[in-house]
Amino acid sequence: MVSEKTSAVAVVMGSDSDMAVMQSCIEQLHDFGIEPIVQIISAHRTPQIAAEFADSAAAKGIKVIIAAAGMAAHLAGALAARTMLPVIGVPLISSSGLEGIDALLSTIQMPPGVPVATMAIGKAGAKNAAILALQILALTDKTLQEKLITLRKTQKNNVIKKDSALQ
Ligand code: RP5
Repeated sequence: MVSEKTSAVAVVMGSDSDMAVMQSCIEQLHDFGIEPIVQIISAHRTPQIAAEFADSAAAKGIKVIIAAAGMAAHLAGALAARTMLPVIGVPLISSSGLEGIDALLSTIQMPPGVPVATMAIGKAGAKNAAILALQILALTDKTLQEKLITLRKTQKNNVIKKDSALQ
């Protein structure tokens, strides 16, 4: 079912088996004060709900969609085909034995005209999807801009600290 809730960010994933990895995406958004809409919607198992979700997303106030899936990961592309909102795809590792390469290629190889901003496979991609969504929202939100600058500074200082500890 398409949720009636609203948020600037929606995090959609193909299966509940994707949740453990996508938790880092959701947590990153929470750290920035964003409570995303979170839904399990499958391009293959619930194609009608995927279509309804994409068709109604912009009118509900969603500004960025993050779509994560494993195997033949068509979720991000299927949503992107039906909305003008930016769609960020996260390819996930599943039980297919292909270590997420199947999902990466399925997500990234969109035909010209219908882009999906594809992240790295797995947990890094999940976190970066949240950060990219925040960067998009920060174009018109000064508070988010400042928080993103702080995040970069923290990351930089952490690396410097680790290097200092080695010296
Ligand atoms: C994809 O198939 C899902 O995104 C998941 O990564 C993979 C396997 O799904 P389950 O069989 O675990 O539900 O659609």
